Amino acid sequence: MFAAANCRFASTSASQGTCIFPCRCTNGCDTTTGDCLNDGQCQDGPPSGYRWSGPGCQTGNIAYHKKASESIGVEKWAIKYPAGKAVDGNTDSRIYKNSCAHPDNAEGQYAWWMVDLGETYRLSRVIIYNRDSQPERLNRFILRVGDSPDRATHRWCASHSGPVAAGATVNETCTAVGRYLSFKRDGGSDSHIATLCEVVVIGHRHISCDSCSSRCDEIIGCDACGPGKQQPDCTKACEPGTYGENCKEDCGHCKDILHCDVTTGHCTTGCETWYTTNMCKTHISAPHFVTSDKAGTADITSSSAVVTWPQATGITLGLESHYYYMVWFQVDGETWKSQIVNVESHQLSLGNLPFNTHYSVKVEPFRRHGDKHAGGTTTAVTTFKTKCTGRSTHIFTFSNLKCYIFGLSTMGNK
Ligand SMILES: [Ca+2]
Repeated sequence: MFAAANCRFASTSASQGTCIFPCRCTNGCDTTTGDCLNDGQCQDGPPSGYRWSGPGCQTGNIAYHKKASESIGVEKWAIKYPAGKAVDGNTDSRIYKNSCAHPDNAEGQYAWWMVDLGETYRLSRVIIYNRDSQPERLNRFILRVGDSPDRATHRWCASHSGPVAAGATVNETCTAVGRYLSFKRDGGSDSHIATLCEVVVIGHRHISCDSCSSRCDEIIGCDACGPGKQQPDCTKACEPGTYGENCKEDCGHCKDILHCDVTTGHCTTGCETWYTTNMCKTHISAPHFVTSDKAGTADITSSSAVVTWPQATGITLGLESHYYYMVWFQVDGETWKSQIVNVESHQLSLGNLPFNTHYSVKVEPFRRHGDKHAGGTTTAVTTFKTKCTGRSTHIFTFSNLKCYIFGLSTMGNK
């Protein structure tokens, strides 16, 4: 089953679940606006000191724990100090504390580092934490922003050419829109090496309002999308298995979930077995009799009897045409025979029965869907005996004589 993005904002910061935006508040979020609830405020960091802000608290360090990569040169420092150490939320500048990235490259080629933000963001600032020794390795660098991992296509965003003190930070304005931020040394000593103990990228999601007819904000997108379109920007069709306004509804039990209409939720190729209606949300549940349910008998004569039974349990109201009863009856030890009765009726008249004969009878409830039929738990077996012909009305025949001889106790009960 596919998950529906059935919330705009997560309700707590503990889990984003299938929501579009994480909750960035200290005490829980409004799932529609992202506003902080319970007197909370926007969360701080990581790293500490970078508090989230703006609509839905969605403006802050967007690089934390995102996927990073870096050049691995002949010295292979990048293996010991991988790229992700620059976005681990720890600003410690001591290299032995194992929280710095350390790209290197072939001599004469500039070291580089890159982070994939995962979505398109509008960036405003980049803060880089230098190492506490050999600070010159951050002296000259360029920041670029792009839409693909191909760094050659990235657009200039900021340059830095002055010294950065050991253990200090460098804070660059970087106004750009894109998904990838790349860093590259641009000369200076040891330009094939860099040490980045943390890279903080300040920004927020950049969402197009072009396909949105409701109120829209670049940061948190359209307030509402028409049926069949997903927030935040109303450009993408609902994920399979979801439909309706903002794709908030889950499809029913369609035979093929890929054929659930994203606008209406109708299953265009039919339903799974035992589900019905256009949306396939109505279950043809399994009927059954409970232990105490028993078929009864009434109006027993020498050639007929009426069998009665209670309504079976589990019949879905309004779907009576999908149910019926099978009445099974048997003459002493012979093959069971059956007769179908619609579900509105709870009795069956059996006629043309031989007199003075033992019968067994039971009732089985059935459900049907197309050509599929399935029986449920039957009633207990009930037995009865047809009567002998009454002495005052009968014509004396050999058969009746037999009844008279062998059926005295029955006659006595007339
Ligand atoms: Ca770090």
